[in-house]
Amino acid sequence: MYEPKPEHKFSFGLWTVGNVGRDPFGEPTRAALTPVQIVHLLAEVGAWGVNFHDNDLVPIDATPAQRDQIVRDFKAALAATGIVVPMATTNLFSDPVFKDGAFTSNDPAVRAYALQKTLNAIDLGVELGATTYVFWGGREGTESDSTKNPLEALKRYREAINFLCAYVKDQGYNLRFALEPKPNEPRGHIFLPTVGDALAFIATLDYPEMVGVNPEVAHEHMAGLNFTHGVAMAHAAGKLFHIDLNDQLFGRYDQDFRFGSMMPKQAFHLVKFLEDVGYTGSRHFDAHAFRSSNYEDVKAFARGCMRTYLILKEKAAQFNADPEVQQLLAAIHADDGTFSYLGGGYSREALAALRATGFDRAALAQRDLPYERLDQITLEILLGVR
Ligand code: GCO
Ligand code: MN
Ligand code: MN
Repeated sequence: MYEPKPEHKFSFGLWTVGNVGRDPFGEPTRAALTPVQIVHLLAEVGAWGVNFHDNDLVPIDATPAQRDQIVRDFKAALAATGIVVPMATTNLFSDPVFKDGAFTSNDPAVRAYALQKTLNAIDLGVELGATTYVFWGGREGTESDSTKNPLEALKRYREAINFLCAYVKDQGYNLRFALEPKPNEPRGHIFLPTVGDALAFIATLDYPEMVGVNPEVAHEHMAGLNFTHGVAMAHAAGKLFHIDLNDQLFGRYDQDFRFGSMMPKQAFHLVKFLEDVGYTGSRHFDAHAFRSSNYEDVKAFARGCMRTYLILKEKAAQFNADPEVQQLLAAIHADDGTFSYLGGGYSREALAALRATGFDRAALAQRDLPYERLDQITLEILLGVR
């Protein structure tokens, strides 16, 4: 009943189920899998897509011949399993060269290298079928604001994205960019910290129509923000090009837990939003299993992400169909049409009508808002007793 199907567009990164359990305090707890092994693992659990950073697939120091062999093997694994590549991205954070950022580094040679590395990674992604290209600027930031002028850094960031958009157009690639905001980690302060910042930045680009956002649950939760509200902002702006699903409590370090595992009520509202508006992009799980897991448990983790999404999708449909919910929502949104003229925007007539209206503040303040009842029903649907 909660079986993942291709139409659900569930994808995972090579780096997610391939995570070996390294953390700042400890060494890996799992042996590394090859990209081909990861594709087979994803097929086994029923995923639809696999995403990758350039160096998840091709090591940074691979020769051109090694690259070609890796790509051939990977394509064969995709063909054998039916797994597709919806998204690709660049690793602009692991190598020491990016210790002070990539596109926003203070060193022009590092900025140029980052641009060249991204051009090559875009070619690789497109060769494998990607139509979305993600930019997560994990090292684009500061620890001390004595070190970088934020205006200058954002100008460099803008110039890099503009250059890459122009490259994609020049090549005739069918590729859109999605900026992924994050407030901190690994940098003390990362540029473009929230969905709202990214949306504002996009409006300043040369080709804003090519660039959207890739919001991630954990990143907004780290900042204590309401993720669904950020996603709604992006959707309303026509910019929800991709989404990174995972979970974590507010105020923690970047934990990347299994989707829905920490704040299921928030996850419910997110899934309900995506399904209600008919979001058609990838449902990408940017999460990883506990460090204590072996690969059997990693499969349980991956299956759990998809299963929870589908359970919450069913709960959202149950919520929408619940007669008492419908009745409460109808009462809450009751509208006798008196003020529908305001929906037409400003006009002299609307202004005159509005000015001529007397309002009974005390009566308006008495309006019934049975929100406790509605929220309790939501909870009971989620808890499975309704
Ligand atoms: C993180 C980010 C990354 C990006 C990835 C793809 O917190 O490390 O979420 O996992 O999503 O680099 O751009
Ligand atoms: Mn993340
Ligand atoms: Mn992410």
